[in-house]
Amino acid sequence: MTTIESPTAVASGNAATDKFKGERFTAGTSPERLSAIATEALAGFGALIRKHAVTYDEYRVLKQWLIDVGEGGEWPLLLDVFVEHEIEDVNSRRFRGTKGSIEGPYYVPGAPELPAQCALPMRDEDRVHPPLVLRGQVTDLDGRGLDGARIEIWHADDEGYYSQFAPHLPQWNLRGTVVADAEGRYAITTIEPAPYQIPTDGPTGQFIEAAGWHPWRPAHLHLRVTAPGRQPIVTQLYFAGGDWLDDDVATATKPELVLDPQVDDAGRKVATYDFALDPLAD
Ligand code: MBD
Ligand code: FE
Repeated sequence: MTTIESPTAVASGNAATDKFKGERFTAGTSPERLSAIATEALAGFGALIRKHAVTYDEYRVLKQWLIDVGEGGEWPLLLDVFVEHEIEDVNSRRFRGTKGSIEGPYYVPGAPELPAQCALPMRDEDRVHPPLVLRGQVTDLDGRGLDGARIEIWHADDEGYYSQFAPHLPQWNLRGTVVADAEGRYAITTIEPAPYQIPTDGPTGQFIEAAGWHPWRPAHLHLRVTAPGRQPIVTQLYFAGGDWLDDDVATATKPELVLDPQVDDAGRKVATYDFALDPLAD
């Protein structure tokens, strides 16, 4: 992994790119399918170039910008923000359990295991933000608790940094693999996340600003939930009434994924969420 010296877009972009490149993927796409998709993609570009009479200057700027996206390591960021939600939607249509959402560029597998009732590792300076308890149960589609469930959770700190993508954070800060109990129950204490601004100092941010868009995502928790014999889900949870909930730059919110935490007797915010996992396809 690239050594990250400062929490900049190019640093987190390069870390995300290195992490992704660590694996080589294959898709088994037939030549006919590849040809059909590529033909339509090129025809789509052709149509919009003609419709908007795109100029040579614009074409050159596009080329330059695409090179910058690669050199800044921002392909994972750019694609996950603007494209992944369509991929997720198409590929989750057949499932009936809890809705998925995009993974984004900052998932890291192998976070240390934590017991069913746990607190995520955090720094003292993270603790000044209000504690949040996320609790619930991992079940099958009939609401029966599942043995052997695991909840991987990761989220940004209040400054919008994810551990392993910013140099000043401990390796597993605000990350964990929570081992649910034999009924699939869990209770995770963390801090309430803040709205998240995608990096603005790289080519993705430049483009967003040039287009007059905004770089914000609503406050969110990322989760990957698994259980033996069940379809794993990657999803996100959001907060009722939060900023950007209806205007996520990544188009990744769903009404079923919004928490409404309540204050308990100890003054903590507590949200309950049950995850229903589909059976593995045979
Ligand atoms: C994120 O934290 C995120 O969740 C997505 C989808 C893209 C960039 C940063
Ligand atoms: Fe995120």
